[in-house]
Amino acid sequence: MSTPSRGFRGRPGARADATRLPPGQYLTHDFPVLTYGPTPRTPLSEWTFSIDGRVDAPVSWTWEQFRDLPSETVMTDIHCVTKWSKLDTTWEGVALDTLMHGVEPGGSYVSVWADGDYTTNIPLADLLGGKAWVVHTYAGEPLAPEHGGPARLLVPHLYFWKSAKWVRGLRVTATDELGFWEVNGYHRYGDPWREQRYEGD
Ligand SMILES: Nc1nc2c(c(=O)[nH]1)N[C@H]1C(S)=C(S)[C@@H](COP(=O)(O)O)O[C@H]1N2
Ligand SMILES: [Mo]
Repeated sequence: MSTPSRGFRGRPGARADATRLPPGQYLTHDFPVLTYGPTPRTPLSEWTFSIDGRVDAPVSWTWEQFRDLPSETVMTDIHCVTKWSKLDTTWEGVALDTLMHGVEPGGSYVSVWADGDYTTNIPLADLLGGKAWVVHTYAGEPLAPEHGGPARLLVPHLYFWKSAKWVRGLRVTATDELGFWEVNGYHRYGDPWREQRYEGD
């Protein structure tokens, strides 16, 4: 059937939504907050973002230095393992390609760490090639603390628990070292299109 359904009038794009929903997901239009534990509040004067571990030379940026890096605007769909998906979210931030530029990695995995003792593991290749950003802006406004402000990781092609809020750094590792949710039974990779929710999926 190629005739547009009248029922979808007034909701532009609605017919395309189904193909953009990974298996088992439903659409939401609000923006749920999912945090394990309290919202950390690190003053910007103490904030740094660092890349260390298995690298030729560790690098670190203050908030001012980070905000001076070239930013990109990204519109993308996000998919939470608790089954909500949100389409066309708009973010602004620094590509991991920009942050990793000139860093010589000596390992193929990354342990992402954030304020509040949150960690998550991601293969380095999944952070490069225009696939991941450290974002500071959501829908044109500074990222709200409950959504990870001042800055969070955005890795939209993986389940949203990989997008660490209050992100502070990347540690390059030789092996895939499981992070907070992954140790607690979530899938080590987390591809929503293959429905990799839990270990063994
Ligand atoms: N630091 C930190 N990052 C986190 C989490 C968390 O508890 N702490 N929760 C994750 C989970 S399970 C999801 S679904 C998203 C939720 O982001 P939101 O609260 O902005 O919707 O953040 C992810 N990043
Ligand atoms: Mo989640």
